[in-house]
Amino acid sequence: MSAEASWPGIIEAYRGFMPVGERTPIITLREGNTPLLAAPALQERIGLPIPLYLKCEGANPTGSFKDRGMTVAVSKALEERQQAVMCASTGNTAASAAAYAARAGIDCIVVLPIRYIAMGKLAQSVMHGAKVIAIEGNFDDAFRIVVEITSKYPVQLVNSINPHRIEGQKSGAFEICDRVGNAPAYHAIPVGNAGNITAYWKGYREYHEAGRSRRLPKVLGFQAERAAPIVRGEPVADPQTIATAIKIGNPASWKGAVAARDESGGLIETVTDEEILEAYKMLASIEGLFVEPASAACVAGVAKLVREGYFVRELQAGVPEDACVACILTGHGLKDPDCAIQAAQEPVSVEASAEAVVDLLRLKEPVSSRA
Ligand code: AN7
Repeated sequence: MSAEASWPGIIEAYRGFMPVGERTPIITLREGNTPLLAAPALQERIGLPIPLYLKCEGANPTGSFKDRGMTVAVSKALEERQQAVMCASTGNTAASAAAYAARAGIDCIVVLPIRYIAMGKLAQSVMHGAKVIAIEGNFDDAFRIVVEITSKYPVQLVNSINPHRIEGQKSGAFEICDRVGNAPAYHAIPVGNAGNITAYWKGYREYHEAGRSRRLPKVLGFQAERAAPIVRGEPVADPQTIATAIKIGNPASWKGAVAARDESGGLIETVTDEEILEAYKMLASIEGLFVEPASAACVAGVAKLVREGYFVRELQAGVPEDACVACILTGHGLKDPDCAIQAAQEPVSVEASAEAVVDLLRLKEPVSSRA
């Protein structure tokens, strides 16, 4: 047994499903194996009639699900002797690419819509030594730029149109099936550039075909209301949402998302920023889970479906007895501290004395100690 933790990272854990060979150098930060938590209190609060499970992807090494795809994309880049990787990003892809490139000893270039990057994510890219290029534009502009550049110059694109990203990210589906003992009946997930919904659906299908699960889930995707191109059926020129991770108007994996929705008998719907913030606060205050706003979108979406009677209709149509909902909490709340400070009440400050604190709290001494 080596000094390192026994979980080997997603490539070694699911090697038979991964596009690696004996000579692929494995670049890993031991991503994956994230907690899948039962959330009965939140389930009750939103009135969901079947169990709710939360997959905590913020527990990955760089704090988001992107690490699952990046371990594969960067390992393959190294195998192919690439000297540099490049991506456009709303922040998390960049943070992950920067970290894995650092570990691989290759260069990383990230193109970011600078006015809409959460502080934690920018800090990560900078710390890992990426070349950070800020553009005056949105994610869709950044994406267009990196696709053009990587098609002409010897730099490996590591956005999710790189199929190795999808191969790695599908491991999230494997882990859920392994823990639950089957695929969940419902899989809820936020949708931005649509790589993750595409990856999960691929993972569920592959596991099912391999006989490792007995069903396929219905895939429930959620976009922010003013950044919902897939729901609207056309690109959104100027997407807006507080959930900057999914502030995307023209998703690269659009077709993959539509296939996941339609082949699974699921749906892709919108949630408002208000609904996202409510779910964001509930996750933190009821379940002890601080996630970023984009991650809360899937819980907001499940709560909205409950209000609309979706699950009651499903139950009437005959949902299997062991049905549950798995929500993918894609990134850690510390990524975007500004959003949290604005969403929560500012702390009240008092003079530095015990009396002042007791006064403020209106604490009363127990009767027995008064004598
Ligand atoms: C926390 O980092 O697109 O639908 O450039 O960071 O696979 O895009 C991030 C997306 C959900 C949406 N939750 O996933 C990027 C980027 C969080 C995210 C999504 C993202 P996709």
